Amino acid sequence: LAATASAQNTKGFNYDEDKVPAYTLPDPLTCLDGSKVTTVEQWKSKRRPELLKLFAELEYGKTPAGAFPGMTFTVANVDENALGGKAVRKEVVVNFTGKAGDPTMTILLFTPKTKAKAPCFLGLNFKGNHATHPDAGITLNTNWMRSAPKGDPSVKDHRATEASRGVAASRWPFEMAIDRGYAVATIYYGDIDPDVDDGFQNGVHPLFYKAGQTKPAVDEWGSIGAWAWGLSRALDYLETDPQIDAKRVAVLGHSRLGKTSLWAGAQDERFALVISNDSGACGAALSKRIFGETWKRINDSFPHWLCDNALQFNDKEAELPFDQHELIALMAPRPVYVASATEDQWADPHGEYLAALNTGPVYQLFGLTGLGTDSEALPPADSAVQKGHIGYHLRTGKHDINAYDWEQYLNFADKHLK
Ligand code: GTR
Repeated sequence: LAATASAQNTKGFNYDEDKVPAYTLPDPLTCLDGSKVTTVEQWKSKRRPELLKLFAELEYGKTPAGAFPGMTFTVANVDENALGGKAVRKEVVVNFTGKAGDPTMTILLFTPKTKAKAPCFLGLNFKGNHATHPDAGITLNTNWMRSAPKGDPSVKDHRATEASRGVAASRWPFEMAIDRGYAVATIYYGDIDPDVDDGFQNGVHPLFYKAGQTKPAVDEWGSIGAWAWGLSRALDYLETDPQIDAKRVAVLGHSRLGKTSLWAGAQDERFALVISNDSGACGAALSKRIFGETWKRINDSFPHWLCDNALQFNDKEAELPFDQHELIALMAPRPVYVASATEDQWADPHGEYLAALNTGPVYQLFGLTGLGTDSEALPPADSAVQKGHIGYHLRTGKHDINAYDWEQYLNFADKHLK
């Protein structure tokens, strides 16, 4: 899968710390007009909206506001004794407009059998809900999918096969989360927008076209924007679910879906905790620090992820009026977590760490501790930094999300959501 091909270091890109050109990070607490932010009120009324607008208009594209009034939720396929009896499983079909034939997404939700409303992790998946767990009761996704590598039978002619059931289970340790009192909800990202550059003819984009419009304008959302919008619609549903405490929902994502969880959390302040797993370029990693994947490489390989305005910064990162630490800062004062992996140099672990570190001043403005360290050196592998409202860990291993990562997220959630 293309999703894992990125694990290797790609030739022609910089992987040498000594060859990172000098760069200057914009100060999150200095407004475009040069004025300094010294109060929470100035941050909220001036700087935060200004940054949000920059990220929307120059990187991810502007997102249409909110849900369609006609959106419907249909709960189906309930199993009161899922995961060996410890959880309730259900599938919720969300029809975004409420009109037959329009795109729908299916939320797979596992909730613990506790009396109290549960906090919940919400994240998109790459291969269909049925790939997240071998449970044969989960509906096989029939939407378009990226091809599997040669010899891998899990996708045929861009559709998932029965062979793909449970293939991504290591990324979704539902039992572990349930045992610790958390619900988990996941959705196949291609339900919202297929991950292919087709000029935005499918997925949710066309639902919003004005008369005569055939594709998003240069400052309107790409696929990351659409996926993030879908996460907010999932949260709309979770707000109605009697088993969920929607005030305690953590949004998480791996890689391109980690870029997405950050953008979702930045725009939708209902998310109580935001987690980026190995999100790399245009995610948690600094853009101006040229290491591993670059802004241009993202736009060349995945022209549909960002908005077209983003193209003007290809190989011109120094001209960006913001950097990704300021995206993370948009979560403040909510807790946020950034994770990297040692073998994932493509995603620039050090750049991800430095972004988390440079978010600190905004948390301090709120009287909170950010990472709780001033050190610019990467922390040692496999020792999570969870002293303040910004969490970080560098896991030994490749570009992936696994039980180790989840364990750290659950520990962090215990501190902030319980
Ligand atoms: C890669 C891409 C990365 C990352 C990754 C993934 O091909 O270069 O930015 O998003 O895909 O999603 O696994």
